[in-house]
Amino acid sequence: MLISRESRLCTFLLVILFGLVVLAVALDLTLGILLQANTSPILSSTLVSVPAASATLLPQPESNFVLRSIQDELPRTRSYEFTVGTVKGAPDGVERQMLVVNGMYPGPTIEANQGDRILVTVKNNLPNRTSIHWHGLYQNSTPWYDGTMAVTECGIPPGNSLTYNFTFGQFFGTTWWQKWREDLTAFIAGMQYTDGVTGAIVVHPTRNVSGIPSWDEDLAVQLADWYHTFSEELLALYMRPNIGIDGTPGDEPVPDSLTINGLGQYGGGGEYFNFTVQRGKIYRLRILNTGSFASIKFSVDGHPLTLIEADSTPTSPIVVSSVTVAVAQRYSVLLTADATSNPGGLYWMRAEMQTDMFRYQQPGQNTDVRAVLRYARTYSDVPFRAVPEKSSSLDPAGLPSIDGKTELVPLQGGPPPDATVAYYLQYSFQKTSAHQFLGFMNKTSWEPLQRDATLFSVQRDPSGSAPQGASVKHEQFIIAEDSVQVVDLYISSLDDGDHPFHLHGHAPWIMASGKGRYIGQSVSNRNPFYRDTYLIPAYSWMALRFVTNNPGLWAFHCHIQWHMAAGLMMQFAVQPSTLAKWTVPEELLAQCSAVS
Ligand SMILES: [Cu+2]
Repeated sequence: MLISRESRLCTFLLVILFGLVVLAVALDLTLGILLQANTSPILSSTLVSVPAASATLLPQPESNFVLRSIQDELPRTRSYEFTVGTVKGAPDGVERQMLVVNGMYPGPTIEANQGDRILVTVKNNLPNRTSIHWHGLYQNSTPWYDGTMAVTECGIPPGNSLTYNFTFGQFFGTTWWQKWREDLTAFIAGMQYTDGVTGAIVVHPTRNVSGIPSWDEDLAVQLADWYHTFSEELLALYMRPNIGIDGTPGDEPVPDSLTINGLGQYGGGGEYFNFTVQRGKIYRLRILNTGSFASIKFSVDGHPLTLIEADSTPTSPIVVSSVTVAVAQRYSVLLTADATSNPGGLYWMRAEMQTDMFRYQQPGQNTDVRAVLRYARTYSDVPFRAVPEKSSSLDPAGLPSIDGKTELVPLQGGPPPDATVAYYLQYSFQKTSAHQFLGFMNKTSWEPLQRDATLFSVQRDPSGSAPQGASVKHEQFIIAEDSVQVVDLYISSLDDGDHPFHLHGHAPWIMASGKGRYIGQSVSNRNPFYRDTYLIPAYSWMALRFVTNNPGLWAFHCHIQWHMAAGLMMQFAVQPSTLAKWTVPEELLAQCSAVS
């Protein structure tokens, strides 16, 4: 067959064209991948180090939750050794790598009396710098032991130790400790206790608080949302430019389950935390949300609960059916062991994860995790592993339910002093030029200082680093007050989510709150509640009042781990000139210049 010259030329051109198309597609793909690799943290996930673990999680002694009665002991020094390391564990039946203290999740409970001195030597066996923050404590005259890395210390280098040394002073009540870290591989930062480095702190008052009914025994109940994926991997997904974790930037990683005192259930596996009560006795349950994102509703089948404390502030007692605890908040309730409704004396303690903040479905998620309250003696023949046969009503009928938005009445209240100075804050999440969603307070998204702490920079240069009033330098938004002032903070949320905010070193009065922005609404001064963690609802404002009588550098931030990592944080420099005269322990300064 003869093929014309024209058609041969035509075939030749078609082959060339096809080749060019193939080459172009290949180039485009390659370029696409390369470009993506340059902009997407997830593709640099080799940077995300999940430390290898050889040890496994240790079983918890009941004594870590059922507290001893030490209240009548004389003031003394209590010493603790904390080793932060990596283990394999399966709190809800699903095994993963965890970061824990002393091989335990939750870590050791610190129980002490007001006036005691606490020495905690923290050994860092992790590959990154770390620190431990003691939530809610005032650290009066020891602000450098607050444990906020890049704010009050440079972090304990890998393999090194630091002894935190403080007294409880004015503080008593229920609180917790948690790991705080900055990420040195990227500009993202956070506390990252999400992988398991948390524990309870219980401080008994020197004198009994009048107006609170008496009780027989204390139980710490630590509630926490739980992820099956290591937090740094989740953080890298959350921060992915343009797509975030689920295609929508800013959508927070959704937990898989939750734990009660380190135990939960998932997909038919896991275990129940058990607590045995003596009929007729009264128990103080100290309920803590030591989780990262979700609020958790807690109740006990067949038992009304008498609320007596919120974030270490004694409350006028009220009988409630449940408490919904936002991240970092705590509530104490009294439970009388007098229920008779369930045969066998077994009752569910329920922890229900609140899902309203979740922006996508997490397959297999368990939002209903339980523990067992069992009556002793009368029912001693009930096997220890037995669980309640039937589910009685969740909430005792007709009783109120408490959540982060409930207005509470302090037991020892009264009008606070009049404000002498006011600051206006607003926060929102905004897309940056790098196509990430970051949290901004006024116009600043916090980035941690590297190998420095704002406390030290203010000490070096009290007026330059933190001039009077509000200033921004190196992504540090700092409000400085050099004398004792009564500060009003008017905070407007321009975001569609609820945010549990926390001010270190203080328990501000919650003067007022309302929907929308703050535009001069009136603020009453009668008997406001005061606490260290306050839930600011979506598109709302809140007025907080506090006195600048505690010199230090105090972080003010949202306690949701993902938001903290996205920069939703600022600081208060309280009395920088006074701070400049104080001597920071040498070992804290040495951390900053340490090689590792
Ligand atoms: Cu938040």
